Amino acid sequence: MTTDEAAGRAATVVVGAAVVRDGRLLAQQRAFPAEAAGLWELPGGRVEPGESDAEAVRRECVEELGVDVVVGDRVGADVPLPNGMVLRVYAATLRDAEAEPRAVEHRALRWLPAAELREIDWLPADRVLVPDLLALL
Ligand code: 9L3
Ligand code: MG
Repeated sequence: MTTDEAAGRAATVVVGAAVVRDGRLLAQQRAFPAEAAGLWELPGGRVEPGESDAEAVRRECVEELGVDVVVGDRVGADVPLPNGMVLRVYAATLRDAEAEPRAVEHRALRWLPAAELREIDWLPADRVLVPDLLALL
């Protein structure tokens, strides 16, 4: 048990966005840290103090992709991350369907059709959610 669990504190939540457009899921390739560079993940990051999960999803999509999203339902269950954090994913759509996300701080972006979801090298936590992500497409 971690210190936080022992003290009854909630785990730090890292939100992820499952952005779907035209039957494809948006994935981004990490550029850092070294052990994660080259691996693929859903966009997202830590929920900041005072922020709701949905607000964090929107902020992270602006910061990482340069687009505004509409946040929908939860996808799958919380996935434990190293360091006592959990990954919590929400479905999302682009607020402006014509807007094109760009890799602001990542190496690359891809819109994945269902057939490619199982093929790419996901971060371990994101890979756990592949069956739930496939159900969105
Ligand atoms: N993480 C895992 N899968 C994801 C995201 C968005 C984040 N889809 C992990 C990687 C880091 C931590 O959560 O260990 C914090 O994420 P970030 O702030 O580096 O994006
Ligand atoms: Mg991030």
